[in-house]
Amino acid sequence: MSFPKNFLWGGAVAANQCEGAWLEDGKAPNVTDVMVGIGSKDPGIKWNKDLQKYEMCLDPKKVYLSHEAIDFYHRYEEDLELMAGMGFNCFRTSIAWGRIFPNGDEDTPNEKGLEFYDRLIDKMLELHMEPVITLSHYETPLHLLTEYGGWSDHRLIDFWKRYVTTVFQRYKGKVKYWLTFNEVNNMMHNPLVAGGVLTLHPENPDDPIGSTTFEDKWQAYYHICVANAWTVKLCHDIDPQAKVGCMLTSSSVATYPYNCNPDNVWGAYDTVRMANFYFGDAFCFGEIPGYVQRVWREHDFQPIMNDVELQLMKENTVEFFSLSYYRSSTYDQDYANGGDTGGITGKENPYLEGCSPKPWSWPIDPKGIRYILNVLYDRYHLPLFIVENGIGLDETLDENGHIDDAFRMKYVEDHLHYVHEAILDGVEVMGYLYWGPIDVVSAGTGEMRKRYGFVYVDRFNDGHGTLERHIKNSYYRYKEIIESNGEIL
Ligand code: BGP
Repeated sequence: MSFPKNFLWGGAVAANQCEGAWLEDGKAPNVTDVMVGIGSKDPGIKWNKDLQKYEMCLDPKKVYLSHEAIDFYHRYEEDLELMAGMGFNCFRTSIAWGRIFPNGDEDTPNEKGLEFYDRLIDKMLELHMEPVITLSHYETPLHLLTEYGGWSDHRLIDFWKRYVTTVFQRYKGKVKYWLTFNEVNNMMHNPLVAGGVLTLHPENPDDPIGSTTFEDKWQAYYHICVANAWTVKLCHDIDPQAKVGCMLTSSSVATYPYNCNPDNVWGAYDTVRMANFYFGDAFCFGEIPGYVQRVWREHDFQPIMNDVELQLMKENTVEFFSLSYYRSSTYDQDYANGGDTGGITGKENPYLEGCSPKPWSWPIDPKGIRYILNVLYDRYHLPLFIVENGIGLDETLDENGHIDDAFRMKYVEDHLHYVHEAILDGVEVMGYLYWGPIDVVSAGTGEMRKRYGFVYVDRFNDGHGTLERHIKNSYYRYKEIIESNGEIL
């Protein structure tokens, strides 16, 4: 099996999960800095009755691992060299918005923050790794949420424009691939983190996540769609060689009807639209889809929109579609479940071979990646970029300081096999970036214990650890795959 020439091979991380240095060099907190995992019920803010507003409130009993994370902020050179050692020709990370505009609403950027990304991006280029930069990976400055309610406020569009203009000007000619909002399609169930939206005067201030209103979420949706269009426009005006893509979690595209009951077939399809396409259609077609407008009508709600912005959306659609894929799920109208670890969603699929180990139990479905790549390509006819795929395992070093993670490599190889099938099907796939090529803090649970890396980091859930890096066995196998452009698979 051989992958296309110039295929982008590498890995992906996010600033908030690896950098640490959460208040260093002028940075202020972002939303993920105050939560222990985005699945947490405690959002790290509390209602101040006197002031009638939310304020940051950290729990002294909790360990906020992301504050130090794996200290990538100070160790990025060593880490990037390890990545280059696997032959990566591409590396994805995010710029933490709050390093550049700490509160999000300042007039001038924080030079120290820019200097860090100067060094980081230059190092990637020196190592011949194409930088792929996410502009916001769950990193809305906290101040924008507590002062403005986040993206439901139209002013966020101007703050965002200032931020992206600053980084486009600074990294012009250096960064070719920009991604807008990481997995923003999770915003309906995860409004604070994925959507960057918070209702400022909630009915129940003790539950800021649950109290974010329907109206605020959908107003924020519209503003994010406009901001996405501005990003495309500004990028082209400033650096015509660079390309802008959206980034949507696309595991949800593999929501299978549990059986051929037409209600389940429809329910599965509708789930896919309202979990994924509702943003994809807006970003790729430049239109608010009819099924979204139906939801608004049924709730007797109309967001404030204007024709100039709607036209801007139409004229500035994304040039590629980037995605994460981890697992599939099923839809059965008579069955509902949930789970803090994001484990099996829907009824267990009897045709799948297994799950990632407990407590996470994410179903493993390599054929699903072929399916979603085809569905997305048939719909959008845009190049697809897999910017996250991987498996989290609870691992410890053996007495010789090694980790045999053959299970991880089977996961990767099985998925790559079906990526290749999709390419044979005619799907244009730009590249494959493994999620978390070095252990980072888990986004969902805030743990170190859920490790994805080809490189192990000595750090634990209770916050202790030397932060030393150790190469796992998978490191060598991934290197061989890249070296052979997939031919050894
Ligand atoms: C995606 C996020 C990543 C990442 C990954 C794995 O949703 O974009 O930030 O962490 O999932 O999830 P987790 O860390 O919860 O295992």
